[in-house]
Amino acid sequence: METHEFKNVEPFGLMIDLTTGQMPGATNHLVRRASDMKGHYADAAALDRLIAAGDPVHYEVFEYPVPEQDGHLMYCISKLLPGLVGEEFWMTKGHYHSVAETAEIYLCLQGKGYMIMKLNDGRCDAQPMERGRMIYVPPHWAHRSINTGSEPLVSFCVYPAHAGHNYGDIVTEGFPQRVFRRNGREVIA
Ligand code: S6P
Ligand code: ZN
Repeated sequence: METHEFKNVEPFGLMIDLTTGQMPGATNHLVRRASDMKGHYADAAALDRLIAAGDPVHYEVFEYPVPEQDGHLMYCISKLLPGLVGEEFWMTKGHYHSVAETAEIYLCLQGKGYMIMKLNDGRCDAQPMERGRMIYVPPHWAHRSINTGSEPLVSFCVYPAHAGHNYGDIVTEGFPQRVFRRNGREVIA
């Protein structure tokens, strides 16, 4: 019979640079480039041009992981670089949590933008992100961050360690709202 053994860790602490998000000792480093974002932007041709022009890093996630089990809290730094694909601001793919009944807290440390959230009944919400602003992503809400500024959008994220990522309908359906720069202005459409 399979047994479920809870893994614990010793108490620990670490320093986090509260502006850059730098977290020395982070052992997991996820990098997503423009080429990882196919299917996500309104202007696919503009994304192809960006990929051909050097395929820049779009965003990075730094983690110092704990066991991915109910009871632990996973935490990470998410760093989304500034840029445009056509008229659309750079963004993360966005995801639901695999264990849907799990929430997440984002504390923005640097930059500005939005957290776009959607529920599968069609509801959508755009919460502004700026240094010092906390965003609560409730259970069941898919979430994507969007950088509308000129510096990296850096957040400290905390969520149940067993939550997992479910990219589900994000590539096919996207989010009901996108954020563009048109005539020098930010437009949510
Ligand atoms: C995890 C949390 C973040 C994102 C990261 C990348 O639950 O929400 O760490 O994973 O911002 O976004 P994505 O949508 O590519 O996983
Ligand atoms: Zn999440």
